[in-house]
Amino acid sequence: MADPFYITTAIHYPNGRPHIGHAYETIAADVLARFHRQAGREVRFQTGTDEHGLKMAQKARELGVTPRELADEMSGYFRDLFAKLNISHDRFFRTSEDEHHRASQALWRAMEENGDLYLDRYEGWYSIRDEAYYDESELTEGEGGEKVSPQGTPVEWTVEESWFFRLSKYQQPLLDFYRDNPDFIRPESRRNEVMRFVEGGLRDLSVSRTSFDWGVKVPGHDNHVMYVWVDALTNYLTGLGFPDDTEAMAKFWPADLHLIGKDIVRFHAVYWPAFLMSAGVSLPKHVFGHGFLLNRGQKESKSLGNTTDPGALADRYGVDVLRYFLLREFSFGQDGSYSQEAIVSRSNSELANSFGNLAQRTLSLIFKNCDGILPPVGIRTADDDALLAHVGRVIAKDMPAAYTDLAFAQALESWMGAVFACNAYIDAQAPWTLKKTDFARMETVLATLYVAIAQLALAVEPVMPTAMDKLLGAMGVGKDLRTPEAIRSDWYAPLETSDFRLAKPEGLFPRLELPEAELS
Ligand code: ME8
Repeated sequence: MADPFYITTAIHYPNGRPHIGHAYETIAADVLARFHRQAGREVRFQTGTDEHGLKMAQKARELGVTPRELADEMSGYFRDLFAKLNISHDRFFRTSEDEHHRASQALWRAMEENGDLYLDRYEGWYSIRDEAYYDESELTEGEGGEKVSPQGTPVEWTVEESWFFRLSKYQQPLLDFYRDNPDFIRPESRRNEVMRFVEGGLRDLSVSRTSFDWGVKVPGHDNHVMYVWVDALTNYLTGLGFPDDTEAMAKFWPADLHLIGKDIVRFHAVYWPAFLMSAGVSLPKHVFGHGFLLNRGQKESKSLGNTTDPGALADRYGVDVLRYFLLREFSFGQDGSYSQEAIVSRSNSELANSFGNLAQRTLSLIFKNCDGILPPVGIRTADDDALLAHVGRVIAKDMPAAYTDLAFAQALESWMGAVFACNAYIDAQAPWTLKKTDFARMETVLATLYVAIAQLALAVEPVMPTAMDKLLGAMGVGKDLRTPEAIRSDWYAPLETSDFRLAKPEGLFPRLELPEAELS
């Protein structure tokens, strides 16, 4: 059995409804989870909501509800969205769950026992929107001349009694760790940012608050709640049953990958490893900070109120189309600008016209000319071998390497390259003409395409699970054949001689049109 694989997304703030960035990150994680499951690994995939903190407390006050009521309602929207987007998480985590309080307190105690927590007074700049403290030197001037954080959010001068974590003590251990684990932080640009930040010196971190009580209580000091990031990061452990010595901890920790956005890399690549070192818990293997999605070039955020409902996009264009588009269109580590025109045009050119049409043409020819009976393979030509070699290379080498590297756009580009090769082959071979001139050759051509299409469908199933499951099912490719090895084995001959009959093929991807309101 291959190694287990533990992947997490960030846990999302449920102070508003989910936006496209939440969908983007969770879909990417889902594709990886499905890809590794397909390869035979035992996968644990966790996502959820980050329900504590001042931001939640303030939002609830603004709406005249309790933070818990706000969290219950909003967390439900995230859960519903993930169900709609076909996210295959094993655990939807909520930080307001009791067991999470217990786990966060256990981590706290371990850090305290190690001498890394002390009580003092905090005076400094805090951004509620980022739930982050900033150094004076990091602040810039906003449009109205006010001080803003590096993320452009407002900061407030805050003074209160607070517990501190001895982050300064971990400067060198962190630098040593980055040096020894060069692919801990990815992409490279984020790693460089983090290294520069840590090399610049680390100040001890304020890790508790007394001005509100919506959070995890500091053990032995009930008037303090933990800084929201301390408990938020601990979710990755709680989900495995920490602090008890559970089977899940033994199997899945350290996490293989924390998949997060670029704005929260510092928390995952500096604070989190320092907390874990202090508590004597081993460190996660990789942190990947993906880029941000911009709506026609503009940042979408709950706080700015220009969000698109990703569920509505999925309803309008189809879940698989949205999943494909998001991973195909942008380079994963970089920002990308999306629009509904881009979704429609990508889907029409690549899914409807290229792959959909290839499958439809091939299966229809078999349905009509061979009465749905899979045609036998006669003498293979060099063209047939070249096509199968191209597809074989893409599904066995290029795509797995790109998925493993989180280079989704590259994986799908090589997939599209193979689809183009199949379309060029069908046009050159012209089975519709061979039908009259050389029936046996037509059979071989269609059989060759049948194998190529099934292989390409399986390779892209992590991205478009519903459509590919439907296609493979219609093609008689059973669940037992849906592994990278089995689909490359000789399954066609047994299927061809079985009593399987192809039913009239149904279109996979309809041609999309842009709604009137979106036409500019
Ligand atoms: O940061 N494009 O929660 P969050 C792509 N609770 N990704 C985006 C995005 C965009 N426009 N906007 C946000 C938090 N994200 C914390 C995390 S983890 C222990 C605690 C990403 O709801 C963002 O980078 O603000 C983050 O990874 C995730 O969405 C949740 O953001």
